[in-house]
Amino acid sequence: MSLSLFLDEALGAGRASDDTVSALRALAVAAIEIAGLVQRNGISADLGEEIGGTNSDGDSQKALDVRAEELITHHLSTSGAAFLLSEEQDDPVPLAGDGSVIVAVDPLDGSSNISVNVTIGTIFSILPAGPMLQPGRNQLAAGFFTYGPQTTLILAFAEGGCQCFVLDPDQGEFLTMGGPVSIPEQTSEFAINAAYSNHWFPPVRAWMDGVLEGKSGPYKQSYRMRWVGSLVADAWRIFQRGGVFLYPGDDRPGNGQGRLRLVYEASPMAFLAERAGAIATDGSGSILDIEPDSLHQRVPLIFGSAVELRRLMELHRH
Ligand code: AHM
Ligand code: MG
Repeated sequence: MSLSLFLDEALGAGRASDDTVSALRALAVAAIEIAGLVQRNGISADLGEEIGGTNSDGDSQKALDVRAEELITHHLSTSGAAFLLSEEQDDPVPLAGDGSVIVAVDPLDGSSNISVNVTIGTIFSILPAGPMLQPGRNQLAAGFFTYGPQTTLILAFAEGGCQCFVLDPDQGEFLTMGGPVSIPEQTSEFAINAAYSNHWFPPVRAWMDGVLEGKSGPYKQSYRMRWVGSLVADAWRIFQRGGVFLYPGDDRPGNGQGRLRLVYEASPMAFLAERAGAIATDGSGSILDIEPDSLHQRVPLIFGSAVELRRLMELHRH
């Protein structure tokens, strides 16, 4: 089934409003264009270059980061969405002004991977119009696109499961990939940047000690590690075959709350994870219950297979 038909059905069934569906259609058009730009990186003039600027988090921006955001803004501006919140902007960007939704995006997640031909993506969160700072629990829909060997989409509404799509390049349309996906309770795969292990706090360190002991350890099994360094790529794998993702806080200066942003990254991932039967936490509670106090705040993000998440949460309680 095409994304277009899927959205018509969601609208007809009352699972999504007109403005939510219209924002999703705009995001899908933008994503197809971004995928085209990503494929032309290094061919078309200077797409992958550092442009010398930094975003509000101090990350260096690449031309593609900026072009991706421009495309998203352009297509959303006629969708009826009221505001765009972007990882690349200090402040909310007013759009049509009177729509009933706010769209938050990380326009190009994993952008340090642009120049090395590794999967990157666009993360989005749709919130009801109102305060700019709202807990993730309020999301009407959320998902992300990946630009890799295939261009894909995972999407969920507040009701129902997570649906995956793949872009058919011949038709220029996203098509459903089977039925709703769920993240299995058990896994033997985890994703963390282990280079920071001497900086981790005790709960993550204790869990990892147990994991690395393998079959003779407390969890009585062997594990595999994967770390792409693009949240979207690691998350896509976890939504396809299970696993655990961790970007915890650590004791490096400025990293007490990890590196990922609550509004643009953690909150949409947590929304998808819970719709897929998994858990997403900052260590103490659900990511979706955190009331943000700033648009760019960071949060430790741990999500995925419930058995490992329960172990991690138990360790955080002591
Ligand atoms: P970005 O939004 O600037 O691309 O940064 C977020 C990325 C995530 O995609 C990824 O999980 C993480 O940063 C990797 O960080 P590190 O290089 O510390 O492993
Ligand atoms: Mg990001």
